Amino acid sequence: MKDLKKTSVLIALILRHKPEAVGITLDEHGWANVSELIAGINKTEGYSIDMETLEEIVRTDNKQRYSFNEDKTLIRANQGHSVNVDVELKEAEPPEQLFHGTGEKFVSSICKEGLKPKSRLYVHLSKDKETAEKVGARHGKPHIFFVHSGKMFRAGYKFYLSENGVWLTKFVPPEFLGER
Ligand code: HQG
Repeated sequence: MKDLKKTSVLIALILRHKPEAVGITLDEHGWANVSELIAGINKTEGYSIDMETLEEIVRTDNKQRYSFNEDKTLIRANQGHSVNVDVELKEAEPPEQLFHGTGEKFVSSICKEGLKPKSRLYVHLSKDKETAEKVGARHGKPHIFFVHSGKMFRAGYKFYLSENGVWLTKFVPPEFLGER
C-alpha cells in the first residue's frame, strides 16, 4: 500500500517551509526541480516515491495544494508558504465576505491586533464557513471570524486568489472583522 497521505505531508513541508529538509532549494517563484524532489524524498528514512506516485498525489490532493509546470520538470505549492517566494499570485476582487477559522485561544489577541500572517507570507481566508471551521479546529476549539473583505478591498487592501482557490491578504485590521 502506498502511503500517499504521509508522503503528501512531507511534500507540503518541503515545498512550503523547509526544502533543506531533503537537501533541495526552491527558486524565487517557489519551484522545485521534480527529479531533485523525488531523489530527496527517497533519501529520507521511511519514504519512497516515484514520478507516477508524485503525479497521483498532485492529481488527487483534496485541496489541490501543488502544481507542475507544463513539462512536469518543476513543482510548487500553490499557497501556504513560510519561505519567502513569489508564486505569482493573481490579484482579485474578493467576495463581500470571507471567513477565517482560528482557535478560541487566539480570539482576544486577534480582536486587538487584527489577523496577521504569523509564520506564513499571507493571512489565509476561506470562501465558505465549513472550510474555516476545519482550519480553526486545527488550533483547538474553533472560532470563526467574518472578514468584511468587500469593504477592505474598497478601502484599498489587496487580495489574491491562489491557483487552488484560497483567498490571501497581508493583514486584516480589527475593524474589518465581525462575528455577525
Ligand atoms: C492566528 C491550511 C494571535 C491565525 C488551511 C491562525 C489554511 C493570530 C494562526 C492554511 C493573530 C496561524 C493556513 C494574532 C492570526 N494573534 N493569533 N494577531 N493573527 N493568528 O497555520 O490560517 O491544509 O499559519 O488565526 O487550509 O490556520 O495546510 O494559518 O490560527 O488555508 O493546506 O495564527 O493552512 O491549509 O496558523 O492555516 P497558520 P491558518 P493546508
